[in-house]
Formats: sequence, C-alpha cells, structure tokens
Amino acid sequence: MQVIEFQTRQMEFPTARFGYLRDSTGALADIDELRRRIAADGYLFIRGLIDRDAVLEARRVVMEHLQEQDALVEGTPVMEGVMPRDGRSVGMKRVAYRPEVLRVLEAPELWSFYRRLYGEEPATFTHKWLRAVGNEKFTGSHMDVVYMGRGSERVNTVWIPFGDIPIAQGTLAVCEASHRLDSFARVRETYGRSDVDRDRTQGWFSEDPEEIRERFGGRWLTADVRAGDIITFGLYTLHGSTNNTTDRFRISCDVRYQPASEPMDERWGGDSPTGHYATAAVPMAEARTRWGL
Ligand SMILES: O=C(O)CCC(=O)C(=O)O
Repeated sequence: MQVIEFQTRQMEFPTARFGYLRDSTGALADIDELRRRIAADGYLFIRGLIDRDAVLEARRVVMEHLQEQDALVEGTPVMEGVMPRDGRSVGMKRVAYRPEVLRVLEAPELWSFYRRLYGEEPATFTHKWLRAVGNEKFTGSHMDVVYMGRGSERVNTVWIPFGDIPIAQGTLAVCEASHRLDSFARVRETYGRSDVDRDRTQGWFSEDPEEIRERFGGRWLTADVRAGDIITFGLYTLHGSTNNTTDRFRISCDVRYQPASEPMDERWGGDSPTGHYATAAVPMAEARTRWGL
C-alpha cells in the first residue's frame, strides 16, 4: 500500500476506490473485445503498443530541448530530466513537431490501432499537447469534450508517457465508466455540453477525486506506466492526473484521433490550428451551481 497525492487529496493505493487500470494488452488481437472494453470501461490501457526505442529517442529530443532552455539541474544526466525545486514550465511547441517526436505521436502502430478500432481510416488533430509537468503539478478532473467537442463524437485521446513513469510522478487517472454511468448523466448533459471558448467556463470540473467518487460513484484507476504504453479514452470519460511529487519532469503527450470521414473540431486541425481563443471568465464553482451540481 502506498499513499498517492492525487490532486488535492492524499489517497491510499491500491484500494477499492483507487485501483489499477485494466490491462488490455492480452486482448490486442481481438478488436471486438477491445471495442467491448472501451464501451464498458471508458478507456483501454495497452502496454508496449509503440516501439519502446522510438519513445526513448523522442524522450531524448525533449530532454535536450529542456536542457537548452536551462530547465534541468546542471550536471545531472539529461535523460533523467532532473528539475530544480521550482521546476518552471517550458514551451514545448517547437519540439512537439520534431520528426523523432512525431514518430511517436503519429506512430504507425497508432494509425493501425485506430484503423482497426474505428473500422475505417483515422485522422489525427494537428495540435499535440506535449507536456513537461513540474513539481507538485497535476491535471484536474475533466472530460475532453469541453475542449474539443465541435467535431466528431468519436474522438479518442491517446495519452503517451515519454519514459517509465511511476504513479508518484504523475500518471493519467480515469474515473471508470464515467462516460456511461447513470450517476454521471447530469454531468454529461450540463458540463459535458459546455465549451470552454464559447461559454468561457473553466475546463476542470473538479480537483477533488474523493468528491467525485462520493457524489457520482465510479472508481479512480491508474498505473505505473512504461515507455511504449498507451491509455486511450473517449470524449466523455472523466480523467485527470496524479501529482508529480518527484524531482524529475514528467513528460507525456495527449494526442487525438478520430474517424477521417467525420468533421474535425476547427480549432485543432488543418495546417495551422488556431487553438483556444477565449479566457475563462466563469469559475467552475459558479457553473456547477447553475447546473445544479
Ligand atoms: O497529462 C496530463 O496531466 C493530463 C492529460 C489529459 O488530460 C488528457 O490526456 O486529456
């Protein structure tokens, strides 16, 4: 048993409320079973889907970028990504489109995986969300639909760790079946129909995983992950991350795939995606009161 910092809480792990992701690596050859699992659980966790050496090469490129930006502690091994206590955030845009990094974000393994999952040709958003997450930082719980819900409903995020990342360094955590449980229906129908740019709402629904569990049910799930592993999930699966309590940057990227035949949210596709254009003006607490949540 370990104690994990998960957003604003310290939680024991593993327990009935916060446990391990189901590992679907063994079902990789059975596409019907994978479809059943993502429909039931809201996510798929697959180990070693992407070539591990390719991921480690992409990690090296990212780490060298961090070093050039003076973000790493001098004299420490670059591949370790050791950061100073106040690990500052570093712009990652330039490095996200380097060929070694795109080899991973648009890996042939991912194209063939989504081609099988959708049963048709996939497409990917041009924009990639590459992150170097510093000390004590985390991602609050949210559904991706509030950030990218203007196109296909069948968008899947793939969360790709750039290295071997233990839970205490900040891993993706999903709230199991939150995309379909009745107890989340009102969340999906209110918050899940909001759009951070149109409504100028905050994107994070909560920073308290215990509150989510107590009010809406579901179990929080995560895992220690390794270079090559992926977690993929749909627009309505509530998810966030555990906190990075180490002295090393947590490098990961979220990439989006969808069926090529369906419309793409105009903020994220094309040659030069415009991205978000509004700043939040409505605090989530106020929006939740309005939604009766
Ligand atoms: O990596 C993180 O901290 C969060 C990732 C995320 O929210 C996503 O993949 O949609």
